[in-house]
Amino acid sequence: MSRTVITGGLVVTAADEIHADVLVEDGRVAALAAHGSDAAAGWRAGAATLDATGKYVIPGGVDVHTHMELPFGGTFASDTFETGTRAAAWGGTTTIVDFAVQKQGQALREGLDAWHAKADAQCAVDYGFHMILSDVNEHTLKEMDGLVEEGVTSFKMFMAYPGVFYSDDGRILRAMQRAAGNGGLIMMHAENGIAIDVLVEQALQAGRTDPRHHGEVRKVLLEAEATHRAIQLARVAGSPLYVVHVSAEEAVAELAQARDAGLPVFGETCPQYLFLSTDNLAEPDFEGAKYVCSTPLRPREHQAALWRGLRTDDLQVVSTDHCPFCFTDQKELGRGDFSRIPNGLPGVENRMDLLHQAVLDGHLTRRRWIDIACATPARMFGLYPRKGTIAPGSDADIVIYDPEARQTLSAATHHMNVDYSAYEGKEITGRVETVLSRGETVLAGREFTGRTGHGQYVPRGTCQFL
Ligand code: DUC
Ligand code: ZN
Ligand code: ZN
Repeated sequence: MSRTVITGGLVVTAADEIHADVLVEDGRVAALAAHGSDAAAGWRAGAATLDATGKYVIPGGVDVHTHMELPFGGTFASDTFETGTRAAAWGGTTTIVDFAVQKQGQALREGLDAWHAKADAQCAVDYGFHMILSDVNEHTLKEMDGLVEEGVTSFKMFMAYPGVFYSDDGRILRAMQRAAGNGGLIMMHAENGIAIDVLVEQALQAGRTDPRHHGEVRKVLLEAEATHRAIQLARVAGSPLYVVHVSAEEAVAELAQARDAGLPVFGETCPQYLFLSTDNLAEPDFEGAKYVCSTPLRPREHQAALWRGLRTDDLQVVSTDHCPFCFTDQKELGRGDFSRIPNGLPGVENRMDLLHQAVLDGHLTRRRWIDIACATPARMFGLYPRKGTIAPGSDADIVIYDPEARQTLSAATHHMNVDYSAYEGKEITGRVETVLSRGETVLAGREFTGRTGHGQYVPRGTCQFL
């Protein structure tokens, strides 16, 4: 039996902050006991010890929105499952849920098999899948039931990207009705893509081709309208709804109103909307392309509403939408035409640190940090309490976090396979020191000790908030 004791730290979960040692046996959390207690002293014989004195002991991060190797705009997201999950480990994230893609004309099964093939034996940390549903028909609706049974319990749909991932309201309603019956959760990219495409065409015709126009055509009102419409469709279908990458104050208001009415409607935001803004999109010399993602970055004023939503539980989850494209050769595809810039930002390595900085900045409590980054995403997508907490029986996915270490975020030191950092030069306090994944040390005092293929596929249960 393998045994590790993590001693001397402050164990922080979504529920508690306790000064306790943690006993790990055979990849799982076996017990917690007060520092210096007889129980804790008794564990040490024959066990490896990790000293966490002065540090936090937190659950590994659960990032429920990543796009490794996503095909987009004629290229592919630059992180593979190997490089992306290694970077996740460096950043204290021990579970990702990535999006398998069903292309138009394909069966869901074909898309899911392709994603299993990409990820199998490649990952450094554990992973699950959502399914992107881009072709709703009788066959694929039936397939949804089977996927829920086998642990792919959530389906992303797009009100944006006509001709690629887009579904019209009728198809969305049908998928929601199916999800209402089989326990699946519809995840919605809520932007009115039909209207956006008109504005894109008009902007390009008028010579407005710079990256900042990406933000200007993807209007706040078109995110709020789509969010409202998605909520009404879910009500009609009697299904729950999870709105991904919420960026606008007006969209948060739609979610808040629905939740105040008692509807099972949930919302996620991402660090880029909390820390970056249209100021970045307007950076000169095409540098703004680094910040092109959808939904887009918003004027700085929206950030207060997002932080407030996270505090009041109108938003429940912070994930990354990690979808990196190199500035050279990939983002550059859109020089002279912002609509050709591949959409997406890197971030899987930065999320836990940025949210810790938010604790220091007074936006979140420590427990809310762990709630929105670990526990609630695990609950939302049927992984709790195996993932997202430190409790007897949980997987020993544990981070020893140094809350006082200072670091400067930079592409020169990050581990994501992308040639820029969206947070270049940002100074933050707090850093991941050591990471266990199912009891195995994958990061030991800032040295990567994990291995490709350690990460296992995790079939998921259904949403645990219903
Ligand atoms: N948004 C992005 O920024 N990238 C990939 C897909 C999406 O919806
Ligand atoms: Zn999206
Ligand atoms: Zn996404």
